[in-house]
Amino acid sequence: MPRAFITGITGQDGRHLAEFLHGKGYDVYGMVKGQNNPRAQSVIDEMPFVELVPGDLADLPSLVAALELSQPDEVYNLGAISFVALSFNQAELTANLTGLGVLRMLEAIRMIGGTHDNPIRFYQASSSEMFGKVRETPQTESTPFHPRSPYGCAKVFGHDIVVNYRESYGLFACSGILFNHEGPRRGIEFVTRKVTNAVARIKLGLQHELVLGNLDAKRDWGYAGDYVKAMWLMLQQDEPDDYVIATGETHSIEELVERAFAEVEIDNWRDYVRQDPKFFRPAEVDLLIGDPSKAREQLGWKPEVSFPDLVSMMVQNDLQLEAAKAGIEL
Ligand code: GDR
Repeated sequence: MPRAFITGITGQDGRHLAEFLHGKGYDVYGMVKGQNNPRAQSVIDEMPFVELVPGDLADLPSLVAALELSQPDEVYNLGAISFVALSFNQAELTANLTGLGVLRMLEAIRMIGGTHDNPIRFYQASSSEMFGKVRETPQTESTPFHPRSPYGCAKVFGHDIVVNYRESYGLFACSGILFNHEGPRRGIEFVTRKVTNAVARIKLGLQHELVLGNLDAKRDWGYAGDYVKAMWLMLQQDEPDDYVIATGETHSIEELVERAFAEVEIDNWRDYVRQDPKFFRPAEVDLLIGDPSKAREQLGWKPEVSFPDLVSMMVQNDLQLEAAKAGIEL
C-alpha cells in the first residue's frame, strides 16, 4: 500500500485529501500539533482510518520523527496559518509556519529520504494570494508575484524554496497554485462559509444581520473536493512541476452574497447586510482569476462543481446543520 503523510490534516483540504487517498488505497498519516488538540478529536471521530502523528511545522526534529514513523511515499504540506486577515496580526508566526515550515519539511525529507534519488514525493500548497496585486489577467504559472499580506509573502517564500530544492537537490517537489476553494467543511472565518452560514441562520430566524468587509473583491472560487484530486495528480507525473488550479471564472463578494440569499428565496438581501471597516484588510487582493490550461492539458484535471452549485451545496448544508442545532424541522 502506498503511504501518504499530510500536514494540515485537521483543515478542510486535509480532510478531503485524506478521504480521497484512503479511497485510492493509501495508508494515510496526518500530523497534529499540541496537546489535546480539539480538532484532532474530530479527525479521529470522522476518519478513523487516519493515523495521527505528533509534529509541528515550527520544530524540525518533530518533522524528522514524524517522517521516520510514517515512512511516506508522498508528503502533502497543507499545514499553515491559512487565514489571510489573521496574518496581518500574527505576521511573524505566519512567516514561521506558512513560510519557514516549508523549508523545514523539505529538510526533513532530505534527512529521511537521502540526498540522492530521494524517493519521497512532495506537494506544497501554494496559493493565488501570491499574485496579490495582479500584473496579468488571467494568472498563469508564469505570472509575477506581488503578495499583499504577510500570508502571501510567506507563501511566496514557500513556493520559491520548493523550486530551489527541486533544482538544487533533484527532489520530486511540486507546488499547486490553488485559487480559493470552498465547501461545507470550510472554516466559518472565510467569506464563503461566513455568508452561507449567516444566510441559513437568517432564513431560520436565528440571526438578523450579516456583517462583512469589502464586497467588491473578486475571487475564482472552486470546490475543495475537486482541488485535492489535482494535488494527487501532480505527484503521479513523470516530472515534478508547478500548476495553477482554478476554475477560470471570477465573482465578486457581492455576487456571492446575492446568490446565497437567492438560494433561500430572499431577494432584499441588502436589508440584512452591513459593512464594517474591521473586516477590511490593510492591503486587499482585488481580483483573482486563474488560467488552469496547464493542469487541464498535462494532468487531465478540470473542476466539476460550478459556482452556483457550490453556493447551493454550502447553503443547503448550513441550513441542515443550523436547523438540527436549533431543533427546527425543515
Ligand atoms: P482569501 O479568503 O483571503 O481569498 O484566502 P477569504 O474568504 O478570507 O476572503 C476572500 C475575500 O472576501 C473579502 N471579505 C471578507 N473575508 C472574510 N474572511 N470575512 C469577511 O467578513 C469579509 N468581507 C469581505 C476579503 O477581503 C477577501 O477579499 C483564501 C484562504 O483559504 C487562503 O489560505 C488561500 O491561500 C486563498 O484563499 C487561495
